[in-house]
Amino acid sequence: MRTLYGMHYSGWTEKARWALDHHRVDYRYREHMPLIGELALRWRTPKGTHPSVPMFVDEDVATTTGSFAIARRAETLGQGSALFPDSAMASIQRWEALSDQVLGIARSSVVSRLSHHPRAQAESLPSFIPGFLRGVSAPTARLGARFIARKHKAMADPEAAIRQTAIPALEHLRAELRGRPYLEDGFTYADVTACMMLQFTRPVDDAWMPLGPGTREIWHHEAVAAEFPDLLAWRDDLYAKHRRPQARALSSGSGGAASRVG
Ligand SMILES: N[C@@H](CCC(=O)N[C@@H](CS)C(=O)NCC(=O)O)C(=O)O
Repeated sequence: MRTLYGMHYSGWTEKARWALDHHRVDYRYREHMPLIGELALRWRTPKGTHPSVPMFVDEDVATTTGSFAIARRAETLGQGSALFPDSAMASIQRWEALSDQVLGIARSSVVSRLSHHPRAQAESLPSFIPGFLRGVSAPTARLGARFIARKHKAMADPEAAIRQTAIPALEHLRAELRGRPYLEDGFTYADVTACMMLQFTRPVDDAWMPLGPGTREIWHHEAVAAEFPDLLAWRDDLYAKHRRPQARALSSGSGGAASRVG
């Protein structure tokens, strides 16, 4: 059985899932828990590769890590319209590079906000921890956040990076879209990867990405969201047209995470 390991609130995981679902690839989803799941993650990771999720494990076939590689693999495995048409490759690569940069900034911002947000900390714990223990288990969530910050070299001043890099990237997206529904002639991976840059400004609705209220708060940057209502409407429209809503409950095998940051 093909398995995708990921973190359901992470833009990188969402890009991989979107491509797999678009191509109607059959797979099961398993939630990765930072810190707690590190050993298992290293064990599954091919030698010489940085251990991270999303990771796509296909029996008897080399494991694929990284959202972009997984999305390309989905295109070879599944059906449906191409997300990587030759004519769009240059644009896809440009937006992918920018999206990766902005997602890194978003991770730094969310990790930093998580350490001051008890409700998001409680929500970020693994699902096997009962409700009455979540308050006292908050230090575990903070440990998870610190672990991610160290492992992925979080920025010391994410707000500065948002001003210097993320906002110009969104302005660039607005300029290139010019009010059109797609960056290229039709729906491609350029739209998927570019729209993920909006995830940290206001996450997409619960219908597509169910998040606890505290988690949703730390992923919401009102000052930036207020500057880009047109792009948020574009992103929501893409989801409405091209992404099947998720079941309210998280996919099988998913649970909490030592820290819901990504
Ligand atoms: N460029 C990679 C980035 C993946 C990435 O940074 N994943 C992080 C998200 S925070 C991760 O695996 N975190 C969990 C961990 O390291 O335990 C991609 O496109 O998939």
